[in-house]
Amino acid sequence: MNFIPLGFWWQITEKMVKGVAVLAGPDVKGTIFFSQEGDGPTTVTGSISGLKPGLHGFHVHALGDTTNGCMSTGPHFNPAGKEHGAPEDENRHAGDLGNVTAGEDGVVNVNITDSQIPLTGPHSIIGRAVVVHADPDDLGKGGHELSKSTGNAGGRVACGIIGLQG
Ligand SMILES: [Cu+2]
Ligand SMILES: [Zn+2]
Repeated sequence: MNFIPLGFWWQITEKMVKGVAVLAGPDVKGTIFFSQEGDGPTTVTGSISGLKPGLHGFHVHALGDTTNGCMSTGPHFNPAGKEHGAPEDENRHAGDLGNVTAGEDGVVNVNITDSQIPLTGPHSIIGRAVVVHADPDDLGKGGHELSKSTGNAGGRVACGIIGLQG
């Protein structure tokens, strides 16, 4: 017979950390949820509406500052000082979550798992921002002068500050 001792179960549940970001732009709205268990990868879920159909760059930017709208959220979160890339690349910003894909109805259902966006510790993304862009992220491979810094993903159509969730 298997059972989990109560003390051990408590330890597991204690280590789950959750975050949430409400995305608000003139046309684009959404809610993005984050959860991380212990030192495991972070799961990113949620939905976004009001986008043009197709690919849109989706990143964690360094600052949770929206005093000047999404422009004041700074560059991509990049604590390791790397170049812009795809989520699966070794050389990528921590905040590089690639693209989300909007359907013909302009809706995205987000479901991403990533190991470089923890919710605790020195590189925590709590207090930073999620940004959705007007255009596709070229994942650093587009040959544009902005490819290695922003993926040339165009304007910031919505953003939200990542806060702790109970
Ligand atoms: Cu971005
Ligand atoms: Zn980047």
